[in-house]
Amino acid sequence: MKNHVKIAVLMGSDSDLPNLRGIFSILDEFKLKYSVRVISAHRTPDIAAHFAKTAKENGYEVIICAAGMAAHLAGVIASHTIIPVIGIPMPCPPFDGLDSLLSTVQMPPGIPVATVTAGKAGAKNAALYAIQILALNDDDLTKKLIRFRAVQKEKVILADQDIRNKI
Ligand code: RP5
Repeated sequence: MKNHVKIAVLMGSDSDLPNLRGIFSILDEFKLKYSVRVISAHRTPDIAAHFAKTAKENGYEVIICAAGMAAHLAGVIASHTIIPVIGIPMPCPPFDGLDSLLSTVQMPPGIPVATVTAGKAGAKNAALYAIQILALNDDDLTKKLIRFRAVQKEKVILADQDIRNKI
C-alpha cells in the first residue's frame, strides 16, 4: 500500500475537538493525510475494538487517541493492536485533566501507550511524535522535521532579541 493514510486521530467525544486543532494544522503543514473519528471506549466499545483490530490491515502505522475523564480510549485501542498508540489526556471538569492524564498514562506493563501532556500542547506533540515515528522510514519527512526544528529555533532567537531590546 503506497500513499495510504497512515495516521488515525481518534477522539472520545466531539467535545474534545477544540483541543485537537493543533494536530491537524501540524499534519497539514507536513502534508500528511489522516483519518479522524469520534470513537468512545465506553460509549461505543465494539466500534473501538473493531477499529483497533482492523487498523493494521487498513494501513495505519500510528494511532493518536484523545480522551478525557476516565480516559481509556488509548489503552483500549492499544490492547487490540500492535500499532504504536499515542494518548492525549483531555482537560475536563472537575479535575481539569489530571484524571485523564493518570487514566491514559497508567498502563499496566505489556500494553504501552505513549502519553503526551494534557490539552493543546499535548495535541501538538502527539502530531510531531507520530511524524517522528513515520520519519524512521521516510527521508523526506526527516528533512521536514529538521526544518521544523530550525524554524522553531529561529523564532526563539528572534523572541530573545526582541525582549532584550525592549527590557
Ligand atoms: C470522554 O469524556 C471524552 O473524550 C470527553 O473528553 C469526555 C466528555 O465527553 P462528553 O460528555 O463531552 O461527550 O469520553
